[in-house]
Amino acid sequence: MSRLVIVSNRVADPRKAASGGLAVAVGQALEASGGLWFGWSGKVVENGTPGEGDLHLHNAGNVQLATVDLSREDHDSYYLGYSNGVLWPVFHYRLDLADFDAGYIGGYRRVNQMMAHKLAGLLRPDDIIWVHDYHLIPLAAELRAMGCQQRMGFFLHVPLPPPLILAAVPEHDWLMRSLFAYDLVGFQSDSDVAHFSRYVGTETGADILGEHEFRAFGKTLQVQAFPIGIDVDEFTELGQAREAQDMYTQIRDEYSRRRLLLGVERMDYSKGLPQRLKAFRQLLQAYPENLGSATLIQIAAPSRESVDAYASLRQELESLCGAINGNFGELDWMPVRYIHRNVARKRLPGLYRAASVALVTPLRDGMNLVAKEFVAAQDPDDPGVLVLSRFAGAVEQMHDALLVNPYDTTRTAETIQRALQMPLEERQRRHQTLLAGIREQDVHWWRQRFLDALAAVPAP
Ligand code: ADQ
Repeated sequence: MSRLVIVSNRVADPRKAASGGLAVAVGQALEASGGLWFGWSGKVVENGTPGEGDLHLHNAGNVQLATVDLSREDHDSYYLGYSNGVLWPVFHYRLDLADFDAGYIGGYRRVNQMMAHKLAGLLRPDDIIWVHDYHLIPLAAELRAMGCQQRMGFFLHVPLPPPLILAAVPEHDWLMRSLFAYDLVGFQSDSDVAHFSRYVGTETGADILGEHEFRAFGKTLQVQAFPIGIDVDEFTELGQAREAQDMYTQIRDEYSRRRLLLGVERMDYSKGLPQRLKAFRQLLQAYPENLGSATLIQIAAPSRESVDAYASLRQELESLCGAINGNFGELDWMPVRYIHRNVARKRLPGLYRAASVALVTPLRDGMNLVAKEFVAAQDPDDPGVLVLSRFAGAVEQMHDALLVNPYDTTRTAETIQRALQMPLEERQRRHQTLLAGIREQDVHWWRQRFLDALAAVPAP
């Protein structure tokens, strides 16, 4: 059996249950085959030399963790600059927030080259390599340039924008050409695959050999949608543990006379937080029966705080929350409870379960796992309602959510009102279908489908 090698910007110990996300997703696959997980250590060396970094090797059970430090200059140009200042905003359709500083690309290439160099020394000839996300698009091209011939797949966790938006990135042709060094490229949704297909058709003159097969630059590439899921069983178990139960009881008792709405995310401009607060304000204005009752708990975990756009988003949110509470609040009721912090993963299912409505309203999102976690945490006999943005990748699977356009404040408020008033029978029916969907297409299904597709790519 070939060894699995996972490469991602950050690396986590797969044995730590608190990790969530990618750690849960790939941890089991790594443990099954005794794999290697490679990425940045998270350490920044203040006076380090660009393009150089110490390699650290640890064993976590039968998984080997290999991490590299970054110099301050590499961190600022590769991570803050190009990955989070250019690719993240553009891939989320926010050209207005992109910082096209010509100096960043050098760091991005240099770090990918260095990572490839360090990784190449650890590889075995029959390894299967799975690279994750926008930080590492050119990694396979760098490995190939060093003579590595292993099977390589890439999965993009964020959306791929339409060709004309992508074309705003000065290095877009180089980035897309780099993808052809992989054997398989996976996206979150069919709309991302359609954007890829249109891009390569118009910009590279690739031959479209089939729905999932493209040929350009002397290379054939398989491309497919692999919508990521959650580990439903793990999340359900988490919900039965004491921390989640305590959280549930505490919130339910505290809000026994209220209707609870919930938003949970990293503080990020892609998540549509100001638009959501405006829709909530509209709900209070247009449907006054909610006054004194509807309460929005908005958890926004700190994220990338040294990037400018994030600091101004935080200010905007704080001022919106303050204005809503000031205008509508009473001595015994505050409409918004805004918390700029992480909630411990163990407590999250309890919080989700106590909410009547989840507001998952990003302006653009590759998938959005909060939508799936909310569904998994509900009491099937008395489930809450999911209000979901039509711009989240999750929408292609979660048809039984109430869909909204987060830019349309009036209709979003109308939909939230509908969610608050939905009869029990309809809530149960929608929840049952949503739960069956996320259970069938869970994170194990996602991983297995990707790895099977990678193994099935014909040898060159
Ligand atoms: P994210 O943008 O981080 O992920 P998401 O998919 O919602 O978004 O995943 C967030 C995870 O972090 C969830 O497991 C959630 O429970 C947790 N989380 C978020 N806010 C939290 C908070 N305040 N406290 C505690 N936990 C919190 C990127 C892409 C998504 C894609 C995922 C996976 O942007 O579109 O779905 O990767 O591919």
